[in-house]
Amino acid sequence: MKRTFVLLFSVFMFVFASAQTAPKPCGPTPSDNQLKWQEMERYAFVHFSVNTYTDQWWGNGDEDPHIFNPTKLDCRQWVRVCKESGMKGIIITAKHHSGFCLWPSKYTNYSIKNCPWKNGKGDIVRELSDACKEYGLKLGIYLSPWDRNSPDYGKPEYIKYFRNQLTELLTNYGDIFEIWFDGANGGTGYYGGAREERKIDPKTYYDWQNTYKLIRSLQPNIIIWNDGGDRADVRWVGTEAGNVGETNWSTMNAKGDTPYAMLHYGVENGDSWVPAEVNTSIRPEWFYHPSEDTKVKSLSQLMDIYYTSVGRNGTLLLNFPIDTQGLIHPSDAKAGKEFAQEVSETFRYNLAIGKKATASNTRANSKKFAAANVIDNNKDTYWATDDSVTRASLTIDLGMSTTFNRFMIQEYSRLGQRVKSFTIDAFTQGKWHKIADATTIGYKRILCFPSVKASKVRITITDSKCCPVISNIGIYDAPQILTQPSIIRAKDGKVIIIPADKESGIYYTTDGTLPTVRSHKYTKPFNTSGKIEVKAIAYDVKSGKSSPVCTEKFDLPRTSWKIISTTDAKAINILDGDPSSSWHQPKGTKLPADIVIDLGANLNVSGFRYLPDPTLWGPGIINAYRFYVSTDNINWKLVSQGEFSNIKNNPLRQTKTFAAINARYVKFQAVKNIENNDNIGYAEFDLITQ
Ligand code: FUL
Repeated sequence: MKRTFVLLFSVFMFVFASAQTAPKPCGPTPSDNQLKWQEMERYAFVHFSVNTYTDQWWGNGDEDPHIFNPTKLDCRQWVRVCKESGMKGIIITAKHHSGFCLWPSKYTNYSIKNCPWKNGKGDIVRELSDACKEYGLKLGIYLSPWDRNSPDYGKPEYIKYFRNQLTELLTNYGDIFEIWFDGANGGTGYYGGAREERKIDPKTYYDWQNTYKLIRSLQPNIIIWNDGGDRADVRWVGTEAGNVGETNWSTMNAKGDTPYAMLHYGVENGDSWVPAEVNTSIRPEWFYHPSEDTKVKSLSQLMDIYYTSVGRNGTLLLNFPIDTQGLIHPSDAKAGKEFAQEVSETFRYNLAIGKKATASNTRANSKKFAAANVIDNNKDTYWATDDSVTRASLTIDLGMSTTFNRFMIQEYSRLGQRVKSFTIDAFTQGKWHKIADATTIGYKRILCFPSVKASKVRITITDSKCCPVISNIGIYDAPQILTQPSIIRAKDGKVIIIPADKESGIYYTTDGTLPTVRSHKYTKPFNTSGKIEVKAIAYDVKSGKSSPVCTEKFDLPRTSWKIISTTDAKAINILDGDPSSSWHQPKGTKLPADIVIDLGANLNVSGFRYLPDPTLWGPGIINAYRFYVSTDNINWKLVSQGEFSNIKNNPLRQTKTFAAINARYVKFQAVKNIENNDNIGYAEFDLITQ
């Protein structure tokens, strides 16, 4: 009798104990620092340096510090704007590639010590750190490893200088949540007057392991971002366009090369936890350029970025350029605020809360791992299945027919990233209908789909590396946003307006006024001549709402231009106004490679614009050029030469200007491309005339 009791008791204890046993971690897991960082979800970048005053993408290191004169600098304004934009922290370009320091570093004179602002007595990093503390935001530091000013760059001595600066920044300004080491490393620069090209091997030159040790000893809670050298705590996603792969593993391999696919999608069976950070700018470029005042991202663009970053298991690092006065421009502030309002409006009301959740399998049938945990508003509880189960479903009964268009789901990341694929079904008119198919989940995954009305929602995990562990589910009904149309102008001057969705009407103006439903209605391409500014909106009759305004400025039409350096008829693609069509020089072309254009008449030329073939990491992007003009196609005058900075990571249109000069012929010469080979491509080429 006694024996039977003991046996029964032991069996009971065994079952009870295993019911309480949490699933084991599956593969690599995040550190506390990485988890805290991921939970920030959105934080800001601010780009500010001497090149803000020269209107360049990168500084060369020889810019005179006296040009740096922000007459209205107000770090509290930056922090207020970022906070109102939903950002939880700010990373400042304490030193960008120019080498110019926004704090009074003891180790160089190339800093705000030698600029007119506050008579050289100011410290922008200090002011930002104080403002962050005041408003409760975290502070991060961008310190460019590449320094185009330092005479020592490329030599062993520079590493000491670099670490000295790091030490200043990580000791004097309080807690730093993230340190950012840009991957752009080595190339031409001023280098204390040497004005030469200095190449380094980013993997070995900085001795990253010892640099990391120093950083962690000074700031134990920091997250290290590094694109150039040894793998750090978080990874770049291979693009600055604002998205990470739909499949996005937070794991990758600690050693080896990092091809685009690895950065963009992670590695399913990677040996380390290296989650994704999506960095992009609220304008096309990182620094402030007045010409981009009308190019601030619209609400629908920002929401797309949110869904393809935070909604795909990444964090969002959104850049706000600082203008020449030392402020975030009002248009950027407005866009950021609307973005934050839209995110909170969309996710304010989780339709699943308080509803009934049931699962096809619950770990050891225990309440501790029950389906209800996914809608209890507690990130530390979760639904888990038995270890042997890698396919299971969870149903939420909404109790009545409910309209929704967003589905949010989170894995309990402390136990690793597990789910490989899942589907969502909705119960409408007595039947289940599939509404979405997806791959990975991770910390957070958000799916967007057209509105459905259903009484139940079912998620089926169709494949998982280990038993699924889901901590949260949300079902939402997001407001509709109208996307602005895009505008292009063909070679003959015809303007074409392309709607983002076919159902809305398009209205436009060409006289600089804001378009309304009383402006011209766009029905087909229309002829234009001369320089022109076109503004257009999309308008939805049902809701009476209009999209933000799209504005495009065009120079003279290219009707009479002829490309005379090639007989290939396809070369015309570079003058057709369509950014999606391109032309590449024939294989085997020797560099420098030319495009020569006969303008058909003498023009007063003061600049040109080059758009590379914008396929991501696509081949043939020119990064060093020379630009010549001629009146007779025999005698050429060099009027501009230099680099297209950062054009690999951000393959957008770049503009170069020079003193106006009379020309009938122009020659755009490719000196080098980003891959150092002979593939030279162009999507669009245009001139600026006076
Ligand atoms: C890039 C840099 O070259 C850009 O100027 C910018 O700082 C961006 C965040 O990283 O690689």
